[in-house]
Amino acid sequence: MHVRLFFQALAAWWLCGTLLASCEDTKTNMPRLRLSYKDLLAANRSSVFFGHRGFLDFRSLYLDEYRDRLFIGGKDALYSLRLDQSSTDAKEIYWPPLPGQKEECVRKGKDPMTECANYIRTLHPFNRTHLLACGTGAFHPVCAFIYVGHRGEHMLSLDPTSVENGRGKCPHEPNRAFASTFTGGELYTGLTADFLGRDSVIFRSTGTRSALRTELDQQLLNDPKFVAAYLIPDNDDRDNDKVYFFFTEKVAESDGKGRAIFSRIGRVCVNDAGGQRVLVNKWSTFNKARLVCSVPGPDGIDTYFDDLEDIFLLWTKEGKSPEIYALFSTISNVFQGFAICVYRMADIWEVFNGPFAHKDGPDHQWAAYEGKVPYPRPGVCPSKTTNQPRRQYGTTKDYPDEVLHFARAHPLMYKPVYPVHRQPVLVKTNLQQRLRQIVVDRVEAEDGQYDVMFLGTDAGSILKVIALQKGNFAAAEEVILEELQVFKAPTPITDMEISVKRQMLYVGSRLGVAQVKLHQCETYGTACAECCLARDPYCAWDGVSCTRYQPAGKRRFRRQDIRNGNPMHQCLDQNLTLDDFDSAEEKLVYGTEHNSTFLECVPRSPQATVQWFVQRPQDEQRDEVKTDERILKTEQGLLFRKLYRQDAGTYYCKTLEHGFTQTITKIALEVIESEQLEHVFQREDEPVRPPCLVPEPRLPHGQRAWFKDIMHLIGYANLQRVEEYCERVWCSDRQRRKGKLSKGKNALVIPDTTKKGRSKQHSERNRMPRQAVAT
Ligand SMILES: *[C@@H]1O[C@H](CO)[C@@H](O)[C@H](O)[C@H]1NC(C)=O
Ligand SMILES: *[C@@H]1O[C@H](CO)[C@@H](O)[C@H](O)[C@H]1NC(C)=O
Ligand SMILES: *[C@@H]1O[C@H](CO)[C@@H](O)[C@H](O)[C@H]1NC(C)=O
Ligand SMILES: CC(=O)N[C@H]1CO[C@H](CO)[C@@H](O)[C@@H]1O
Repeated sequence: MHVRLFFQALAAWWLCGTLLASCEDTKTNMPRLRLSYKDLLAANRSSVFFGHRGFLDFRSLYLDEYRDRLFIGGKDALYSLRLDQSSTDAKEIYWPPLPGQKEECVRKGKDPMTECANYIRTLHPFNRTHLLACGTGAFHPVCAFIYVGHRGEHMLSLDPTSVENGRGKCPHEPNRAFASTFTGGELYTGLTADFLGRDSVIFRSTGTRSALRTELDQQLLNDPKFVAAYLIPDNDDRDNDKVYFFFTEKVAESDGKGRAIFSRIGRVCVNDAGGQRVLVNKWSTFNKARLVCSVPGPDGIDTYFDDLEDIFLLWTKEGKSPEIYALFSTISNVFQGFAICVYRMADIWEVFNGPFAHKDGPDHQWAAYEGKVPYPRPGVCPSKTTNQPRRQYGTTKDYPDEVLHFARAHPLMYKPVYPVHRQPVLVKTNLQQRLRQIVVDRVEAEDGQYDVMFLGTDAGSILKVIALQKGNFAAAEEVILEELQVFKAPTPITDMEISVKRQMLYVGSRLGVAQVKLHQCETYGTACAECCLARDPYCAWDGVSCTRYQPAGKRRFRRQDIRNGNPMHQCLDQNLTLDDFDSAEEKLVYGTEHNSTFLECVPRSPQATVQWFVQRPQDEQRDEVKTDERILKTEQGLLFRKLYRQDAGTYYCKTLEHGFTQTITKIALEVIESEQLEHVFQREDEPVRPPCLVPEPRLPHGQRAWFKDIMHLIGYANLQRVEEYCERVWCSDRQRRKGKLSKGKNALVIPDTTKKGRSKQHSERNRMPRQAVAT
């Protein structure tokens, strides 16, 4: 039991008191299993690479499944890791800005610490031996070829003769949103390409053809934030290949005054060569459409999620178009929400084949263009279809000026792209964290396929979520299977890649890059019911333990119930009850009479209900603990606001979830009677002085009283813990040094009864939610 729990217990208790209604609701936002940073490391579920200098300042990632390598771009450095080995043999290229660039960057008013370095922002496979890498070069973008060796070799070196200006290929800024894709020897980028960050452009370069760009025009791109870029072929005809850009941009509100953000999908033909007289070296096939992700409201007013955060393409079968998973947010003063929508290429093609948006003038409304559209239709790539003997349009340079003028004036499609079922597969509101990244894995389970979503938050964690569609138009039921605290500190996750082959996730934040296993079935527990309750499509009960479900396996006893998570159906012949009161390990807790005390019990699943039983020394049987004014059941355990002598006894914390019961904690509570305690104090030469209290920690006024309350609540039996907590959180350096000096004495005064149970409690503590830690 420690202070942090107290804060949480009290906060939850207070919240429940004041906001009775909301306590139930928060449960659906809770993951069934929460694993802390330490838990993940201890279980070998994850490992983190921090670079050779302890802080990576990570910017880019390239997962190379062909070579089994992971390439990582950071600040002034680029790394290569072998996926089949530990990260200790990582190779590094030190790649600072060109001579003089750092100084110039500082002279131009940029921050020497956070801007004037070479942040490696793109890594693309160039050919069989080289990568193309680009960095910000202290606001002077640079690109170079990186020799990485053939498959099986572990080489890494920068070819100094290949270093060239990276303008248009990499942003100047270390953090500005940016998207790129490399295909057919050419680099497609969506970025702002100048020092001042005003030249928003979709750019193609690097190949043998002359570079192509969008014109500088707000009608084409209006202050865009680029999120992703991908080549998505229409069909087997390579002439129809298109590169899609996903971005947000500003639009004028319909009243003409306000400005809003819309999400867009834009595209260009890979074989676009620009125009001959019009649109020379400019895209002649650029079109864009709105991506809508909204929830119908009861009053007919939809809630729109307009700010695109991330895109994931789920390629299912060879030759088939991908499904597009998009993560959106809407953040205002009153409401913060996230939604995930799924789009099909067929719907996207239909919108691009549909009417163009047209406006007669700046004060007019958008309407569908109803006049005659010139041939070849703008946005159509030159191909066999356009290159007929009678109408020879073999390249966009052959397109009539009329077509190019029309294309130039009508970049926007009239109809928006709607998601599958016209609604999100997942909506999250009032989350503790913001969602930043999405990766999806389609998993074969006993009763069908499930799309498992991994969502990267801004708090260094990942949520593993499934959405269960119950019929086409009903809202999906969502299950947060796990919350994985991948980074110790709450840092935004900026990049995520999945390796289905390795069943791994690669997760980047400023701090470093983590490698995380997609699943670890044994974590759910040792009983069939626990495995079943987990509802994890990756896992099933094989008759002995909870293990990875292999659809091809011929094993008969594979039990899963993802839809309902009901062990009654699946595990009837197994023990539904780990009911044996004595199975849990016993912990000893001391409380002081008349003071408060707390018995910790956090079920692994927040969806479980908790029951407390007590067996008093003189009693034969166990009784359920009666809660009242004095004894409160909180989400983190049992709180005695005032402890009586007769409270002493053995306490059992049992959980119940879908008919599955289990004793998870057994605590022997001993009550130190007040006379006893006085006796202890009198024996000592010095009065007890809580190390942090004298001098009192410098807390803001309101918190000081709070601190005293906490001390009072905890009772002195746990001073050791308080001291640890103080040292970490409250004590200034000077006080800490003082605390150290007097530590020896205090340790004598306060018997440390907790040492034995500490390591176990440690991992339990880390399963706790973070939010309630007082600041
Ligand atoms: C984690 O991996 C290390 C080395 O690969 C191994 O020594 C250790 O036993 C593993 N720990 C667990 C809990 O599997
Ligand atoms: C890959 O490209 C680099 C840079 O242009 C070149 O030096 C190298 O020879 C190429 N390698 C192969 C295998 O084509
Ligand atoms: C059920 O529990 C009992 C006692 O706890 C144990 O003896 C028995 O082996 C268990 N059965 C199964 C199938 O696990
Ligand atoms: C030993 C101990 O914790 N005693 C405290 C119990 O609570 C009373 C107030 O209710 C304090 O005065 C004691 O110091």
